Amino acid sequence: MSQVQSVYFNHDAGVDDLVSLFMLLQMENVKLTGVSVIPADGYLEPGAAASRKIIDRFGNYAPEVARSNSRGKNPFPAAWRMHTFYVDALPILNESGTMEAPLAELPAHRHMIQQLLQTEGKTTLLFTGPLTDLARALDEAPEIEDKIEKLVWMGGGFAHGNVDEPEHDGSAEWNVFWDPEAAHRVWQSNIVIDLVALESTIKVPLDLHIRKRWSTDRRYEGVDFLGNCYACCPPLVHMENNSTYYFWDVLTTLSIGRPDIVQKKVVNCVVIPDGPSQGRTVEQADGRPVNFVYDTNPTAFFDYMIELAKKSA
Ligand code: AGV
Ligand code: CA
Repeated sequence: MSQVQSVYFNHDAGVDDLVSLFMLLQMENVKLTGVSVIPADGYLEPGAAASRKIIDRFGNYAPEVARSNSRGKNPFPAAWRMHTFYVDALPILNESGTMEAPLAELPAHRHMIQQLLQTEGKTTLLFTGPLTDLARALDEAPEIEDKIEKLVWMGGGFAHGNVDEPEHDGSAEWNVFWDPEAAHRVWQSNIVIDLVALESTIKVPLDLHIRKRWSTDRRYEGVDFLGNCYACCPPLVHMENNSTYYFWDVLTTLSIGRPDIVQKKVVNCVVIPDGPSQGRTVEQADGRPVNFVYDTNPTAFFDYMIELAKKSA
């Protein structure tokens, strides 16, 4: 049994962000010191509510949930953001009719500063949305850098992007594009960064095979929950950017509990902060180093996801 790591989780209320929270609560080698929600690829109030309900239903301890007051530069499509409402409305999260997990009073970035400073030892930061709250925290309290074990982030892409918007060339990944300056700011820090980029997830798409596995095991409440969450994401196959889902955030999250499911190598890179390629991550010899996930073991990944979901039963 590996040692228990302190993890602070900042997410942006998408389906795979909320599933990631469910997964973290099942990991015996992780202790969540806080959760915060930023309204990027989702909405704030249902994002905080769904987080608290997931903690109530599936957690055996109750980290505080903080709400971000950060705003991005390039908004996500509203159709994607609606997913937060669907998850928050699932019957399994509303059976008790109450919300017990504590809501923090501080805004997300200050809550993260407080939790980092008051937690013994170093904390791993897990971000599955834009880096705005981390950039603001570093500006307000640069001393937190010493309390951060590393940042594990879903963001970027060196081979291609997934943004399909006017006035942009398509080369950026959405979590960078929402606030390119924030990513650029974090790149100037000395924090160790584990980067799960778009190409890191190509071996773990949301396909009919995994949906079938969830259906087969739906007698387990946690596995049924996975299937219901991802039912928000329609399995269309001819509109890559709009409908082909990968386990972007879940792979990022599971790489904390089980580092052996991913392979990493050092890549030097920069973030383009503005212009038509804003949010693009580019490999560059004199750029800052990140530990880029270049390969995964899909069988181990899918088995671990289902194993964690079954534990919650
Ligand atoms: O770019 C991937 C990020 C991940 O953090 N998000 C979804 C994951 O939570 C944005 C995104 C890209 N394509 C999407 C996204 C889509 N088709 N629907 C919803 N969100
Ligand atoms: Ca996300």
